[in-house]
Amino acid sequence: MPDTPLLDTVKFPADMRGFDIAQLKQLAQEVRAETIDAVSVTGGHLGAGLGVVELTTALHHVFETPKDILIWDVGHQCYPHKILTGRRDRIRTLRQPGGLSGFTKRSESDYDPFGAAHASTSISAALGFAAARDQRGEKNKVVAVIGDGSMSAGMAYEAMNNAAEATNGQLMVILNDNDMSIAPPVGGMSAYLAGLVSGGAYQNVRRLGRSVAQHLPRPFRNAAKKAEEYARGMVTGGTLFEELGFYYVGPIDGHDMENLVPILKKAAAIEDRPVLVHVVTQKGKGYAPAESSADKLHAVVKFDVISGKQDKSVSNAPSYTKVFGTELIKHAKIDPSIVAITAAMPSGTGLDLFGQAFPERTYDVGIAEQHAVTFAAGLAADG
Ligand SMILES: Cc1ncc(C[n+]2csc(CCOP(=O)(O)OP(=O)(O)O)c2C)c(N)n1
Repeated sequence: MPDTPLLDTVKFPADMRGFDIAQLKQLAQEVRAETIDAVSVTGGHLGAGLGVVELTTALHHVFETPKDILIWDVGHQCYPHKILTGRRDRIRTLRQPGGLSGFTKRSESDYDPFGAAHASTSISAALGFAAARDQRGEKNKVVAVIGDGSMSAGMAYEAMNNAAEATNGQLMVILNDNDMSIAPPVGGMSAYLAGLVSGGAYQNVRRLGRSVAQHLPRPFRNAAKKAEEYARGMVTGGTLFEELGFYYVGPIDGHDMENLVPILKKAAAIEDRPVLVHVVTQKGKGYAPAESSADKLHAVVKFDVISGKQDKSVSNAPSYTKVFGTELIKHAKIDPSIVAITAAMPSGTGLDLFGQAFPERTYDVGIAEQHAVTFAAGLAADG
């Protein structure tokens, strides 16, 4: 078991609201060690959780969960969140019979306001919570955390398109951009985000706002808000998110607590329009075997913490996915009209094999099943 002197004093987020930045940094490290140790026993989703350890710690410090609503997209990255929200004593029961769920679950905790497992639902759900809050005349904050992979689904855009009309109060979307889905991300949106990151290079919005203000004419110099707007405009230009009515902040380094906490606080104070905070993180962060593996240890079975070696039992039976993939290849060799479509799941469907054999006849459409089906229908309609 890892040494966790500070984490041992935190059962619920209220216990860490008074922490300073140094303590939050240490707490995050201890949560990371605890996550690795727990998953080494239970197996489960590892890489995504490790990437959001600092973000999880910062969010529960800045927001008054569970009164403030925190919704994790998919929910596969929520193990650090469970450790900090009263479930640490059961964290080594993750995904075991009678144990904790591997995803967020309403019946499990007040800190899980919305259940998930399917991707790309978080912005719609958060908007629902925001509208319900407005209807009741309350003031609690609502935050959705969504990955760049999950941002490839139409529903995320349907929700953003509706946001400014469905609420006139606070709504924060955190785009957790680790430039990974399960496989490398695909599509125009992924390229767009990469452009924002390389153009903006981890800006500290406050520092940037200040330095730009020094170069502005005097009437602007005192108007901090104007200066910051100007700074943001210079960094990113008009973004797609701005066009959709969101105030865009970022891109910021999601592992740098010193930036993360003040920027989240500042962004949380925006109450008159939805805000999108673009946070750059590294999937598998802080655990060398995860950082260096091709899929950043997205999902694992039991493993040895020191070596990272997984306890994979060797089976002589072929997997369903392998049978499917090889059989499809066999048919495709005879029938040139066969193509394959996957929704961000090449290895999970056996179509990674098909993609190696027929790269030109394989389509990864992103996490976009609805599109995949109608795209297939279009292909079929034309033979
Ligand atoms: C509708 C749907 N399709 C596919 C999946 C399988 N799936 C689970 S996590 C994931 C990748 C998510 O990527 P991202 O949102 O970037 O999160 P990350 O794991 O990188 O943190 C996929 C494709 C799913 N959960 N839901």
